[in-house]
Amino acid sequence: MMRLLFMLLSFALLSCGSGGGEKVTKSVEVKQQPVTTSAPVFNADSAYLYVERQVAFGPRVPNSAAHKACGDYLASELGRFGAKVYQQEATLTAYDGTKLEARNVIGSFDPDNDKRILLFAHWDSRPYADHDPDPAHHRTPIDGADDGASGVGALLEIARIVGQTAPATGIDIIFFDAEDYGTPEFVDTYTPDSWCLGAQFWAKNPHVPNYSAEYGILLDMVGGADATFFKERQSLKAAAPIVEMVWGAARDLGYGKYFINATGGAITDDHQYVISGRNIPCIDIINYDPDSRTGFAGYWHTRKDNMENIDRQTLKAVGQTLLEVIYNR
Ligand code: AHN
Ligand code: ZN
Repeated sequence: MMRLLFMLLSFALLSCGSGGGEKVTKSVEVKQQPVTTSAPVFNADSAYLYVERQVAFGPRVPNSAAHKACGDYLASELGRFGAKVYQQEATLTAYDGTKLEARNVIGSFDPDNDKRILLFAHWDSRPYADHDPDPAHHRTPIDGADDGASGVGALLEIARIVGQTAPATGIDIIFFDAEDYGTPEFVDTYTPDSWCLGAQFWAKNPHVPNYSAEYGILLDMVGGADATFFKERQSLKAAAPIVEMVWGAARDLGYGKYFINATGGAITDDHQYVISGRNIPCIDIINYDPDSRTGFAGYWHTRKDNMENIDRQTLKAVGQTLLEVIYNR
């Protein structure tokens, strides 16, 4: 939203020439360049600490003590920032029949506002490093610093800011559970819909009856150094104007090296179920590498998905872009 500012400046000019004493008042109208009100500043150090804090619990694999402790932490942080907090618990069935004690953690700001934006990320971490170069570690849980914690860390920083300075729109932040318990590479059984279990549950059982939002934005793997966010295909299909608006905001802020003006692959992710289940147009901001075998960074689903890959500059590019969208577009 552009605002033109017209400033009427009055100058009281006092002449000081000889034989003066005469007072002259001059009025000038100054038309400024069009300006956008600047969005609040996204603090990348703060976001980095939120990522680090999650990783410090250990892998957030459902049914583990680290998972429980981190879930409590996320709910407590959202509450501290002034959100109305919902904790949605469910027992979900994994690809191998394991019952997962899952919890979606939800924070609503300005809950009575009819105009809403939904921001989401998954907070669980993968139980398997099934893409690790060492097969002996394919069943080792991962830190998930990027895959999981980065999106949540960026959203916690946004929650802190939204709690301080209310935007015109209501904001819902959902941390989905059990996104990353999908069928591992080392089993050959095919289980449809084994990923994104928390989002699938929420889409059928929203925290508020008939919940809707103008649009949704998913953050997935938004902390890696030199990340590249391509326009993901399902996002373009369901929400092309939102993709263009977000990529445009990023470009205007100087983050075009992260937000690539090109189409990437179609990715099965939490946004898919929010689109299909709730009919909300959603986009996925996800680090995508068109030249890699998996489509993702080399450390994806390996033991190397740890804090060493987390770069404040990437968190800043994503977080500041989101604030621009929330406050100005
Ligand atoms: C699949 O691997 C099918 N989709 C990627 C979703 C994902 C996993 N995002 C993070 N981890
Ligand atoms: Zn993953």
